[in-house]
Amino acid sequence: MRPRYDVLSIFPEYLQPLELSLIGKARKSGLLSLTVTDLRDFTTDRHRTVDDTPYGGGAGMVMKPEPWAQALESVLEARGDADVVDEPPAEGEERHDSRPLLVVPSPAGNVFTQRTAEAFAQERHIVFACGRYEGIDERVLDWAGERFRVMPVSLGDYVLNGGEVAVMAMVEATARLLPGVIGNPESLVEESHSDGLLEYPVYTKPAVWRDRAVPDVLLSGNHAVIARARRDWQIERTARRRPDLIEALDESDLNARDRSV
Ligand code: 6GU
Repeated sequence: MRPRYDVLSIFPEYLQPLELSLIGKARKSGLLSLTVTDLRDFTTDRHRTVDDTPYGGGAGMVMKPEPWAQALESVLEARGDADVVDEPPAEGEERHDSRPLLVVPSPAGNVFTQRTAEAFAQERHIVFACGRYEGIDERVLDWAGERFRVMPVSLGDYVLNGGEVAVMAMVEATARLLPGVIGNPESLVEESHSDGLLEYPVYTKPAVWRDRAVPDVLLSGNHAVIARARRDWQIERTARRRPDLIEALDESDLNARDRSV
């Protein structure tokens, strides 16, 4: 399965960093496809208008519904299954929901986490709809629900000017989990949030730098002792910086010796 990502934005240039580095290479080598489309291509007036004043008053502008509907329909047509009718599910089988995922970046969405990235990495087709201004006319999300699985997603509790930077973060966090994107997949196993804890501190040569020595245990050559020390550092660091993550740990994430740290 080669996953497909579509990004709809009035600032397609904002997404250019996704042509660089590991994600850029993965696109060139065909591990994933990523298409960025200018929402203004789906306007019909001379000024290519995408926004209008809010009903009920208030500050700022709201994104008009029709350009969004046209853009989303065009994505479905490009997908080649705009009028595919699914076979009914076999006896006793769940119907597989083949609708693409429509991710709507918004500070009012559910928070994006490593678990979200892992779920996104299982998707065949994700469409990211980048809003600007005060947001997209709510009826678009309701209408889109017939064709997409709609998911409002936030990066965290602060406000960005639009969805573009959030999409960059979500695509990067997702694409690096796809097979073949990261050279050494073992580096995915021990990183922050893979097991609900923050990563342990790391060191490289020289063994003493500006009067600061690397912890002795790392020079011991005893891999079991090193693994135990790193696990302890992970727990200490997480307890200090992110006590909320310790609270959220499942008992089964811990081993017997963790409980005494
Ligand atoms: Cl996903 N979008 C916007 N506009 N602001 C945000 C955000 C998303 N996540 C946090 N702040």
